[in-house]
Amino acid sequence: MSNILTTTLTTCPYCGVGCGISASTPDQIVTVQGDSTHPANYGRLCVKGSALAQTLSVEGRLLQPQVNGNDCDWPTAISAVAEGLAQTIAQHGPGAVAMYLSGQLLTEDYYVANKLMKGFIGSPHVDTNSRLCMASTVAGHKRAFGADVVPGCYDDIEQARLFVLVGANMAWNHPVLFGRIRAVMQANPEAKLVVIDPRRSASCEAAQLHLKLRPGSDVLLFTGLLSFLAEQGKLDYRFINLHTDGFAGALASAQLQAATVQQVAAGCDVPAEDVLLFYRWFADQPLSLTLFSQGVNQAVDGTDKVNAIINCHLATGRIGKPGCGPFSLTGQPNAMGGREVGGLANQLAAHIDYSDKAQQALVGEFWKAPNLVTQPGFKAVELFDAIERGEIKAVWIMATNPVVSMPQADKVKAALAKCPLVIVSDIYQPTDTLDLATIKLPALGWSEKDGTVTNSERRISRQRALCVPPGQTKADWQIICDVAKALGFNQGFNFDNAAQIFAEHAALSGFGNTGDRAFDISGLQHLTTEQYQQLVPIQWPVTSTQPEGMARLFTNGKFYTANGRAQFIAVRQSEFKQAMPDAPLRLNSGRLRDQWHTMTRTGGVASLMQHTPEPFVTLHPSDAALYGIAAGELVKLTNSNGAMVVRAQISDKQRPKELFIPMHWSAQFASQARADVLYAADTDPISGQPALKLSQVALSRFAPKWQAFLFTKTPLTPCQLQRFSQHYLARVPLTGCQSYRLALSTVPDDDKHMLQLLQLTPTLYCREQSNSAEVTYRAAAIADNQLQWLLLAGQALPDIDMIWLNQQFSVPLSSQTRQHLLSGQAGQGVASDNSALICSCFNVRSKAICEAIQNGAGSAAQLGKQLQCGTNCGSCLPELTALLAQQLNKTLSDVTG
Ligand SMILES: Nc1nc2c(c(=O)[nH]1)N[C@H]1C(S)=C(S)[C@@H](COP(=O)(O)OP(=O)(O)OC[C@H]3O[C@@H](n4cnc5c(=O)[nH]c(N)nc54)[C@H](O)[C@@H]3O)O[C@H]1N2
Ligand SMILES: Nc1nc2c(c(=O)[nH]1)N[C@H]1C(S)=C(S)[C@@H](COP(=O)(O)OP(=O)(O)OC[C@H]3O[C@@H](n4cnc5c(=O)[nH]c(N)nc54)[C@H](O)[C@@H]3O)O[C@H]1N2
Ligand code: SF4
Ligand SMILES: [Mo]
Repeated sequence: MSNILTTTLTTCPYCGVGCGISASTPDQIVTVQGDSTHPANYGRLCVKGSALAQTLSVEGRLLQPQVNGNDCDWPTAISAVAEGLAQTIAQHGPGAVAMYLSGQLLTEDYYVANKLMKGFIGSPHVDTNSRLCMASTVAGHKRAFGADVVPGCYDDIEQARLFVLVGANMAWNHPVLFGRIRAVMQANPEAKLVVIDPRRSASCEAAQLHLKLRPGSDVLLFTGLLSFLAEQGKLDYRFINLHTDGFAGALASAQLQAATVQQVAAGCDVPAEDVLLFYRWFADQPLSLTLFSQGVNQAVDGTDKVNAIINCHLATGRIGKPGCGPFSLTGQPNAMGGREVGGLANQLAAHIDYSDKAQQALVGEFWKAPNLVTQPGFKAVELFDAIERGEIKAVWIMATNPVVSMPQADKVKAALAKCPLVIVSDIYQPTDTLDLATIKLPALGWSEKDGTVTNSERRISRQRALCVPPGQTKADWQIICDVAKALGFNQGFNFDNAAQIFAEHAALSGFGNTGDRAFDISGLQHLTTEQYQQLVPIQWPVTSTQPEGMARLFTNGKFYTANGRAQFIAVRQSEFKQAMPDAPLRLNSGRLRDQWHTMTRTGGVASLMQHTPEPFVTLHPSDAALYGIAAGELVKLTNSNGAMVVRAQISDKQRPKELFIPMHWSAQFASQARADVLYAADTDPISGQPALKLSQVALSRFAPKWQAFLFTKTPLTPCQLQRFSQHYLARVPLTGCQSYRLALSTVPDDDKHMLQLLQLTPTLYCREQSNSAEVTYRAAAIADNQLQWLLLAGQALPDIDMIWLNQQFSVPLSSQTRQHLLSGQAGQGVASDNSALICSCFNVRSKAICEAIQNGAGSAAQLGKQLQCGTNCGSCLPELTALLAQQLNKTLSDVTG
């Protein structure tokens, strides 16, 4: 890959914090640093952002278009897409084609995709993975404010003194913002952090109070807060009377179920004194910020949860003022941009939906659209159901991996397998979704693509190209425009660059906008290409009267509803689902510190994979005892939707009868660990967002008959992997080789069974039988004095020195190494530290940290001084705090960061 030699300011492609990055490309190697001028991060990056340069290898990239499994050139691929779509439309009408988009597309990509479908092809069936992510917040915002608007900004963090995290593990998922919260807490001893989450997440390590509530009981908790505030005389009646409607109904509804702290405590299953403490802190601290994410959105009552939170802020007038407000943390880098262009199936474009015919006509006029749609389309779950029914016959999936991330993932996989035309634009291959594509389109990735993204605080930032694109890769917007033109839509898609698309998008936001549409960036519609190149991060709205953008909205108490008043919503806690006898455990799911979603980008980075190398389930010690499960054993989770095999972690971070699994693993990394095969497609009736935090499962021991570590220079082939589909396999990329943990569910005929399954022929082999008749065998292949692969198998996983073994793949083998190779250890008492990796930036492991603590390091700062851990991105600070507490036998709140 060649590149352009400069320092370039760009934006991180991962989470919705939207950190600025300063990238330089000396000697054709990209290095990244936090952009000290960017208002989201002021120079800081988390572990994922810091490791970005390591994701830029060409290895694993999709570099060439493919049609029906054959490589082809772009003209062939574009006409195959256009002909496929045109034929489907001719035979079955435009409603038979759909797009499934992503919050990881740039605004410019999103804009042309949405325009092509909703204005030109004439199909309303455009939805996005934001349906799985932000849809409940969008619906909640619209109900309360009349528009999908995040009222506040990141600067509110520095001004706030009470932080309430609801269903958000910011320490891992919005780490740089969490760092800003930690800094406020350190500088202001009176500042407080409350975490509301059914499990003790990493964010709790910094909290004064953790409400470990019953999953799904948030509405009760926040209606209880509203009742409490009313009872204690803590309401802002002036604000309520001047600027809102519906207060009496909302309060009456709250008091019906949650009149007393005791009622709330019983329903939420948390101690009454903790509920009271939270309520008192909230009542007494006007500078309170409530930050929420997927524990709120991904629920059958996600929209009600959002409004229950907003109600409390409206009732106290804590909105549109510095240091307070409800704050939706967006997930993906451009979750916001997708909402701005109207990428959801119930939106048309530019914050215009299907309820106002006059506004819709404006879009038709602006686009000169031949086939403007007039009705909402299928939301994500409905969309894949329609594919399954055969109603949608052609789907174009861009920048998302629904075979892994959609509920009922096995059903989604089957639906795509039988869909006549599946077009997938991605940057990597293989992926679980790309494997089912009829047409594969190679897109530009971060560092190559160019455009804008909008972060959680409505701030539009530029992603800029740093590298020359590899292979045949093309910008997503370019691919879409080429297809549009091949379909005969010559007008409307003649863009030469992203700047022109952005200008059109900005112009549409202001077209006929008399101040009734919140999203207005018409102040940017006349940017020249040069000005677009230089665009500095700016918060919308940006208009001719507000050319510098706006940090906070609703400062004048005026909202976007018809009468300008915010709406209270009368919400009630829905009934808690009873556990099912054949699936008695509740299943929660979420994210890990060092992985991004379906791992296509982060899973290949050895240092990121070390933090949590294998898929797992966390269960409470009482359940472990009940089911007879020891830590590290393999277990099977099942329900009527699917099955998963993962390793057990035992921890009182969980509530009894509740499990937690990571959402990340795909078939590319493990045989049976796609979380979403276990989720039913239960959705919030208002937002259509699936309840990806609550499923029910049965648990049983997997009881493997034979287990092994396999290290290979070349990855296993799809055919080899297929042979493990009913067994356990987890791949962990290391720097010198691929490692696999394997386990057989059936008793093998003989001990060479594993080798036969893998079709491997060893050059070294040894078999041992212990006194207790336990068998182990070890096999390896060496060619030209280079280790090719090594298999260490036994009835239990053998003890090995992973770090040493990995190194042996990168050096010629000495005779001494050969002697020790099959033992899996360096020998002569030399052993590397293979304990858990805590600090990915400086490769510091838990053993070294514990030793330093035992030798007197009493704080994270001292650990940082001695070992460097926690001194770069700070993502591991919660874990350092936890280790300090554990080693020093203190409670977390006694340990300073
Ligand atoms: N490291 C990393 N960071 C990421 C991502 C990633 O993949 N990896 N993805 C990004 C994206 S797209 C998103 S959407 C965000 C998501 O960010 P978060 O929402 O913070 O992520 P999750 O871990 O999915 O879920 C948050 C918490 O919700 C809790 N929860 C479950 N059920 C309930 C409930 O009923 N009530 C409450 N109050 N809490 C509940 C879970 O226990 C979990 O700790 O992260 C973004 N940042
Ligand atoms: N059980 C459970 N399921 C969940 C969640 C959960 O908490 N629990 N969270 C949900 C949420 S909030 C989200 S956001 C989704 C995320 O789920 P997905 O969107 O499915 O996950 P990603 O791995 O981010 O998929 C992005 C894909 O786009 C590709 N890609 C990256 N950059 C580009 C680009 O520039 N162009 C193109 N064309 N492709 C690109 C990547 O290689 C990858 O294949 O998962 C949802 N599913
Ligand atoms: S917090 Fe981390 S992942 Fe999120 S934008 Fe910043 S550097 Fe990227
Ligand atoms: Mo998300």
